[in-house]
Amino acid sequence: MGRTVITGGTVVTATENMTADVLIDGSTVAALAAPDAHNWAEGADRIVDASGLLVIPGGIDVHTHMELPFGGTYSSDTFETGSRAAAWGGTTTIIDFAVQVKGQTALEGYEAWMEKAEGNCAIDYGFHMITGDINDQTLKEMDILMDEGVTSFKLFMAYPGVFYSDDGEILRAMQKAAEIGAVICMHAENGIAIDVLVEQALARGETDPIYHGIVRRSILEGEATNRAIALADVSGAPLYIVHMSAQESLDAVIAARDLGKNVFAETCPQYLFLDLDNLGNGFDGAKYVASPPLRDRAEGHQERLWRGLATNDLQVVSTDHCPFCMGDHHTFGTQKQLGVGDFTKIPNGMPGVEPRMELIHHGGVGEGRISMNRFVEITATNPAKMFGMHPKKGTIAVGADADIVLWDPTGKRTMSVETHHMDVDYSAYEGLEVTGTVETVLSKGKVMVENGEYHGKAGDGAYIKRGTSQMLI
Ligand code: DUC
Ligand code: ZN
Ligand code: ZN
Repeated sequence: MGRTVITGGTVVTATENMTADVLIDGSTVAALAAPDAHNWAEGADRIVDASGLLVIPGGIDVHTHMELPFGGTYSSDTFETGSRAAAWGGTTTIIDFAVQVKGQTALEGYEAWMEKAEGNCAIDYGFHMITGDINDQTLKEMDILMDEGVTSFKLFMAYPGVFYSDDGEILRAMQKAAEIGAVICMHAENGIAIDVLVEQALARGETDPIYHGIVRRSILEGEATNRAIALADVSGAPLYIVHMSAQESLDAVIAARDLGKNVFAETCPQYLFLDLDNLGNGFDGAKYVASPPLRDRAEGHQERLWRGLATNDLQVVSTDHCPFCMGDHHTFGTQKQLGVGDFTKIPNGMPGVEPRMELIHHGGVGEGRISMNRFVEITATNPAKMFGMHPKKGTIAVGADADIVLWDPTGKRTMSVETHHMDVDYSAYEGLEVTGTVETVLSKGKVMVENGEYHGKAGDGAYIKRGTSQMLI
């Protein structure tokens, strides 16, 4: 790869804005300097012109599900197609969720996901572990997984009979996490109560996708978040609430953080842009079925989440990328349509890994809600720190991986299934015009996207052995 110089741009990190050129040697950043202070162009193998552009760290999406088995099918992006789409969207690292299902060991789940990803990813990747069967062996294997760089474990208070863990299991897993220095990621929805409401809705003949949003009440997300915080407190484990959608949940996190607890949270673009109305319109609403569900805009969740991002009550924006096609998928067959006539059979999830950066810039920086530095912080720097990858990832600094995006703050793009690269047959944001676009993407010094062309390939990405969280108090 040799030496690359990015010249003429403004480098923006979570804390700095610098008129500086960036010298890349191989896969890492070798130096930053004022444009007149060097003659790097001499002897450079490649010069990347960033005139008029911002030079920012590559995005890090810490919540994706590539090829996730769910509800009788698989999420439609493989590691190959999903990581390529991520790169197109300015994301240069993902953390996906390896899955242990009931009756399987955690290590079997981890090895299966390592095999799925090996040689297929265009960008670097790590894994959290979904521990779906908490028992003595799983707890022992958490030690081994830590050594493998899986330093965070996801538990579910939702999906009884599938991924669900009861409070006793959660407490045991949290005690183990506290002992070994791991983070617990929590899907906080009261699945037992939701299942009662689901059964009652179906008995009334309420089968359309809109009822998915109605029965999964926001207060049940708030209740579960409060319970998770209490259990984390008892155990001493750091807690990270995933895909927060509800102000009741945000209130719980704010209260815990005000008391100095190691409680953190992410939200996702769908909760910041879409709402319960998207779940209406007959079966078309199936496009938007994900859990937690989209919320009623009139209740104010969306503005509270945006404000939480501005005030650091929320630290990260991820995507929960988990796409399923409305029509048949070329390999996995029927997907969303499995739920025609019964919303509970609609595979849960939405596509998002590609548009995340542009959406958050548009709604955040463009609407004056957050600064460009905060945008970098919540899409790259905090994700890296939260999950033990900083400063190799998440910033532009000497020695860091040269994961870099050239960003046009005034560029325009219209979101569409016609132009996106995710392997899914709809866009959740079809027709939305955003300001602020990804122009050029480098991953570990390699130019992946430039002038609308893709130069990456499966296998360019490598597994990241993560360290422990760097966000803890
Ligand atoms: N939520 C989803 O919408 N899909 C996959 C898993 C999850 O928690
Ligand atoms: Zn979840
Ligand atoms: Zn998820």
